[in-house]
Amino acid sequence: MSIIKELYKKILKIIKDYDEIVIVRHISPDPDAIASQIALRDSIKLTFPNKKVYAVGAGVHKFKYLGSLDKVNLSELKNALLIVLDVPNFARLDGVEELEYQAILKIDHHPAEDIIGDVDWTDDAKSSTCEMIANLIMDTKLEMDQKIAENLYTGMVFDSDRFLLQNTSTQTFKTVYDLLESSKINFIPLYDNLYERSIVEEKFRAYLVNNIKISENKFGYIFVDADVLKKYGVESTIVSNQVNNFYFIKELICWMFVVFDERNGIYKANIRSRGPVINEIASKYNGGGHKFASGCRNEDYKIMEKLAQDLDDACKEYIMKENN
Ligand SMILES: [Mn+2]
Repeated sequence: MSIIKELYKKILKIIKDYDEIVIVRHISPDPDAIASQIALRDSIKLTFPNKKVYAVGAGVHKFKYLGSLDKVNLSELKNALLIVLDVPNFARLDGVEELEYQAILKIDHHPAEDIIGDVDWTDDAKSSTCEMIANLIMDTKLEMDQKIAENLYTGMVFDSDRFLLQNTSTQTFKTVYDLLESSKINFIPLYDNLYERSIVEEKFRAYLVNNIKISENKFGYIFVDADVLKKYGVESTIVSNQVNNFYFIKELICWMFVVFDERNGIYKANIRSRGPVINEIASKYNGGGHKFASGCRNEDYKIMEKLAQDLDDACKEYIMKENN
């Protein structure tokens, strides 16, 4: 049996072994995190109607179209399987502090960190967790319906940035083909959910374009303080939504946006690169993520400045190597 088939078998077995299942993903979730979580929950419930399956974590209003999350008293569950999706470390799990789980099933496309699943499918070559869940459902007896297929497609499109990013592979396209072919979903209207935006957001994007500082090493940096957010009438989360809009700007190979999140009293950095690998640099500052898409949080702005300096140095090194 192939390695992947063996893994699917183990995944199905551990799901079958538990009647209570809690599915968790990372804090500050994106559509891949929430869509994979809701799709897997719905598929398990469809396949095994007697199981209690909960998708937990803080809801995000703008992703409501993906479906709703579950409110459940986790301290009452005594024999639960914890399924971890789209996150490699315990520190970024959203909303399972109260749960005493019996085992972990992990499915993720971030480089491995401290969470090791009893059954573990970690593949950082995959473009999204939704791609992995789509493979799992289509290649096993787990069931799919229209809504599940729509969610999986949405997550795949989002995390690969419309199949523009590095981890998009022929496998990704095969998965998309199989998913669309078998589910017959109408996928064009789904783009409204992902890409419709207000003119206020566009005006804020113009602010970022006008104020980003670009070094001679093609490193872009901008810090957005609470006053700017107020002036434009936007939430701090909008900054991370904008970071993908800066791909393919000729003068940038790496860029970092920092915003001060007043509610939590913390600075949040979002970093993208189409040059140097950045997750190892971010991890030196307690951040992390993918090779070319990372983030970091810190209470101290000075840490952000140091991180920016490190990234600028990495760009310099990258350009020197390219020119040799
Ligand atoms: Mn993801």
